[in-house]
Amino acid sequence: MFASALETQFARDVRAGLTQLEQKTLPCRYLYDNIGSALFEAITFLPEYGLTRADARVIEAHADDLLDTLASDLMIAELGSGSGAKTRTILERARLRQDVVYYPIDVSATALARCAQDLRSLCRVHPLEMSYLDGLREVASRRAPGQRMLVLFLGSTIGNFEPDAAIEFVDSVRQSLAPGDALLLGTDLVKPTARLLDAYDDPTGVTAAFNLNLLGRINRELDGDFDLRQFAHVIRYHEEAQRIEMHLRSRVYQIVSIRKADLIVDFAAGETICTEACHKFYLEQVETMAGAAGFRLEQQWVDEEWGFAENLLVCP
Ligand code: AVI
Repeated sequence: MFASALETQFARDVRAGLTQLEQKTLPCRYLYDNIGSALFEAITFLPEYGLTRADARVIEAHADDLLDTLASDLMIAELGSGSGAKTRTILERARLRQDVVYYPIDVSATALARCAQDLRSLCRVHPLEMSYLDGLREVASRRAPGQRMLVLFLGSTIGNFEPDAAIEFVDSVRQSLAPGDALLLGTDLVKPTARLLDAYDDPTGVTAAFNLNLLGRINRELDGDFDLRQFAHVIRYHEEAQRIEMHLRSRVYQIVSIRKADLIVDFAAGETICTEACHKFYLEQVETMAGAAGFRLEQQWVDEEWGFAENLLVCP
């Protein structure tokens, strides 16, 4: 038996998720170790996964409109360490107008270091290795008189929250903000099912590898003995819930031991572990979510080619 004080949060979460009776689950945040993050980056280049390119297109087309809407003395914080085209475009356009200070917030030191290296030629970068909400409070405490804050939450990561949790999270973000501050929220829109199934079950198998790596991570970090070949990547679309789910389906009856989570767990043949839910939105639903979280929806810029919206939420 492992002393609980020595047990990691990862071990506790894995044990809690894999001992659920109805549906075994694993929290999707654990998909992103170094291998998972590299695989996710590869996903963003897949022809079938248009989300990231759509996000970048909307920002490229509307970064100036966004900055026109906001006050000129801005501090820019990002939830997640953006290093790609999207954040770069916003910082490049912003620095033509003012001296920009950028605060990427992430729990991953590796991701932050990469982000700082990629973007420091554009502006002053102050990486904050913290949870999103702690990081935002820290940024708010550094605000100079008269400064406004723009928070970026791009890429439709909000879709990986359950709907109630998404409202709660956006509300918590607002609580760190002051009137006139803004949140730029990326949301992937509802689109034809076939397109979604292709995006999350690409023929190259990159998303399958991204999903299976979670079991690999449990083996590496928690001394598990998952046989990855005995699980299959499976996608389900729930039309009513507007949600794609990623699962790992056991190909056979099997027993798995995860020593550092003090767990022995069995899987029936065909039983699945749900590893991620990706919610898709209608534009009106984003407005409702913004209102429920105490924001005013100021603008929605849409990429029609893929079906993606950047939503500008302003703190009243
Ligand atoms: C990070 N997040 C917005 C991605 C999504 O589309 O929900 C994660 C992902 N999972 C499989 N492919 C991409």
